[in-house]
Amino acid sequence: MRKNSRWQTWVALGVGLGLGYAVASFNFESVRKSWAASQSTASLTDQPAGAKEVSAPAERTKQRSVASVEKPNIVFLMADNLGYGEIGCYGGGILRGAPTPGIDRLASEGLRLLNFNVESQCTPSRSALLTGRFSIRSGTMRVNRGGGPYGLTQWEITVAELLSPLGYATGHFGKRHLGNVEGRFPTNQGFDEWYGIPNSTSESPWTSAVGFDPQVAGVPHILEGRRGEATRPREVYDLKARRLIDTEITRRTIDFMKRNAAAGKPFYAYVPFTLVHYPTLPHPDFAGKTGYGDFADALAEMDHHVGQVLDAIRELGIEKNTVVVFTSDNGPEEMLPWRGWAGPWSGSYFTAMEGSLRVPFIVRWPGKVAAGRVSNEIVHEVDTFTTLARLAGALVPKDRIIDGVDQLDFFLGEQEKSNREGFPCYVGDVLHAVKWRNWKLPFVWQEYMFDPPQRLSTPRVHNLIEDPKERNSVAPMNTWVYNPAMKIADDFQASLKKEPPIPPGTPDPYQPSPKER
Ligand SMILES: [Ca+2]
Repeated sequence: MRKNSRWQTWVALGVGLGLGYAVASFNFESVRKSWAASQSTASLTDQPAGAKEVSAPAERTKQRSVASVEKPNIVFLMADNLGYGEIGCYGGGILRGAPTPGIDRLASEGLRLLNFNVESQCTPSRSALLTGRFSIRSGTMRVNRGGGPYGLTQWEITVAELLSPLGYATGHFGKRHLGNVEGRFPTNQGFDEWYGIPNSTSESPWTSAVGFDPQVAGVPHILEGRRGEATRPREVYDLKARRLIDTEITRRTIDFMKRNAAAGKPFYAYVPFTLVHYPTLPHPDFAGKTGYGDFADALAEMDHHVGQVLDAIRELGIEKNTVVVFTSDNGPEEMLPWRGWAGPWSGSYFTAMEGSLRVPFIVRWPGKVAAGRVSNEIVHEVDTFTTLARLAGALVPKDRIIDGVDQLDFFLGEQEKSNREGFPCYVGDVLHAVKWRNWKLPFVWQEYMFDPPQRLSTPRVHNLIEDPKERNSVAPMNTWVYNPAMKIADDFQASLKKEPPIPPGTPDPYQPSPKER
């Protein structure tokens, strides 16, 4: 990238001369990304692995220009470790000890997907969601377990960085888990403001753990930041704060919506709740409410918060111009005594089982997305990047491989089928399986997080319609399925050779070598 040396100079000036120059270098970074996204001449027009043939370019351009006029608000609600089976409209609710009328109402007013897929852990899932790229490309393919810096490099382009230059207000309220140092926070990557935790809720028991030594591990804090300012610590993230944080996330989300609705500014609220990740401890107002313990109480609390956000959208009179998404980052909580439920699917997070990959996904856009529609078409979370870009009128970066495909026409009901037939399923940096139509081909067999992964001599073949629990391989009579599934694996691995992945722990500034582009 020819502006690289100039950018590095700006960063050096910023570091050397203090905050004013740091702000200048940050602004320059935004400009540089816009430039990179729009000006690159690299030829990367290949179909993403697993995508269907796209429609003609002229037609797509016309549709984008129509969508771009509206600039709808986007409220992206995402639970943490909420399994496929937990909420009422997916077969849970009272079966799990708590009705979920708020989320069920959202589903009745929008599109509910039965085959929405994510990456298998917190960090990779959030990386894929915000960049439209499978996390193996970005060095974010596993949860950090101590050690050096981790997370998204500033070179990556997030949804917030696509929408912000279009005039969107951008807010991040909740869990980050894509880096815990300045330069890796939401406000370093396109968000105007943020509040939440940098890492995982698994840190909330630290300060009450016997023998905890803050000298070696640091005291976890809730953080807060604004664009152009350093992120600063707020209260300690302990077990008490863990019970309270989603109430504050909700309050701040509603405040953000109110401020921007009053200003007539379109907004993108990314709301990664901390519930129902372990320790699954509800707010004191919900403790004991259901009579079925912490998990059911926390489920009731989460549903209440979703209902509060929906009520606020209605009261602000912006329902028709606000796209609301509700989903989860990965499969159900596995840790006892807060174990979640994947509904009809088997396996836990940190695997390529259906229970890990399939999560709830609801999208509501009154008058645009048909109310009450249900589909078993395959969509992957990387597609939300590309789809949100199009509905806001943003152009997807062309200087890097984007794995997401545009699903807007499918969401709008202009086509019955999604634009994706399959995708590769990585766990960490290992390709565990490929999904294609209603088939799954595991190369590595692992049902639960703490099971040892077993590399298979021959891929299994599962028919997910006939055998949703993936109990038996039907490979011998279905070897034809190897052809399309292996094409997805081969195409994806070829794309990793074409654009070598960013190694985990890569510091900023990262620039791909010119030979790689
Ligand atoms: Ca998670």
